[in-house]
Amino acid sequence: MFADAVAGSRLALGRLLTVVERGGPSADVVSDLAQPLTGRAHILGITGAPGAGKSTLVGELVARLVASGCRPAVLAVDPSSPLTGGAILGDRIRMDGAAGSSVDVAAGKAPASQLGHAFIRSMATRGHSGGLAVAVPLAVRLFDAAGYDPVIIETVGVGQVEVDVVGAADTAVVVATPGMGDAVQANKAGLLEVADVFVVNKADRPGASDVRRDLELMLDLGHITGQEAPDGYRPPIVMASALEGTGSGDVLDAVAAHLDYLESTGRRAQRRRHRVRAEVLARMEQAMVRRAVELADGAEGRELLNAAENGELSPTSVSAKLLEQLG
Ligand SMILES: Nc1nc2c(ncn2[C@@H]2O[C@H](COP(=O)(O)OP(=O)(O)OP(=O)(O)O)[C@@H](O)[C@H]2O)c(=O)[nH]1
Ligand SMILES: [Mg+2]
Repeated sequence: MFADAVAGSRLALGRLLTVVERGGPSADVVSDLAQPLTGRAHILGITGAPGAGKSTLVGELVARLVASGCRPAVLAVDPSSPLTGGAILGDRIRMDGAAGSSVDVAAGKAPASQLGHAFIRSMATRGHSGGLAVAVPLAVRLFDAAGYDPVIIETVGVGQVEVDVVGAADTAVVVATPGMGDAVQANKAGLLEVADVFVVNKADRPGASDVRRDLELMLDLGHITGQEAPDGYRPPIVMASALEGTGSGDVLDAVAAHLDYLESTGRRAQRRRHRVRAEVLARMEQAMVRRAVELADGAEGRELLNAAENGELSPTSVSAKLLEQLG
C-alpha cells in the first residue's frame, strides 16, 4: 500500500492517512517507510482565529498552485470545539470543491498539465488516540514522501498545540481580519508571534487597513518579533480578500520569499531540527502519559490511590512511588 501511495495512488494515500490518524504500531510502520523519502516539500502552516477565512484562502492558494503545475496537499485540522461544528461542515464543502477539481483531472475531464493534482484531507482532533501533535507531523511527512509540495496545514489558532504545529512549519502564515479585536489580545496564545507572513484577509471589509496599521505598529515596537527576529527578518503583511479572489498571488509570493530567506540563511535546517525535536518529544510524552495511566489503573496503583483517598498517603508520595516504576 505504501508503494502505491508513493507511486501516486490517491486511494492508497487516503488509507495510509487513516492509519496515521488512528495511531499505534501500524502508524509507526508508515512513519519508518516514509522517512527516507521526506525532506523535499515546503511545509506551510496557516492559522488564525475561527472564521478568519483560512479555508477560503487555502482554496484560493491551492487553485493557483495547481494551475502553476504544483501538487499541493492540504491537511485541515478540524477544530474539536462543538461551537465551530457548523464551520467544519462548511470547510468540508469548500475544501471538497478544491479537491473535486483534481479528481476531475484524475478522471481526465481537464488537462492534467493545467491542473495537476491536489490532495485535501481533514483530520479530526476529536477522539482519536494519536493526538494532534503526533498525527499531524506524521501525516505531513507522508504527503512529503508521496511527492506533494507544498504541504499546507490549516489549523485554528486557539490552542497551544495548534499554534505549535503551525509555528514548526517552514513558513507560518497567520490570517488576521478586521474585527478580530485587539491584536494584543489575539497574541495571548502566541498566535502572532509565530508568523512569518501575515495576511489581513477580508480586505473588502471596513477596518482592514486599521488591522494592517496595528500589526505594523506592533512589529515596529517589537511587540511581535517574528521567529527570526535576530536576523532582522520582518514578517510582511499581505492584504487579501479570499472572497473577491485578490491577494492570493501576493500570499504565494511572500511565502516563496520566506522560503528563499530560510534557505539562504540556513534557517530551513534549523526549522527542521526544531520540528523533529517537537515531534519526538510529543511522541515520548504521549507514550509516557499512556504508561502513567496504566500504572495508576493497575493493581498496585489502585491500592496506592486508595491509600491516598483514605488519607494514609499523600498524592505526592503515591505519584513518586508510581514514577519509580515508569522506567
Ligand atoms: N467578506 C469576506 N468574507 C470572507 C472572506 N474570506 C472568507 N470569508 C467568509 O468568512 C467565513 C469563514 O470563512 P472560512 O474560510 O470558513 O474561515 P476559516 O478561518 O477556515 O474558519 P474555521 O475553519 O471555522 O476557523 C465564510 O463565510 C467565508 O465566506 C473575505 O475575504 N471577505
Ligand atoms: Mg477552516
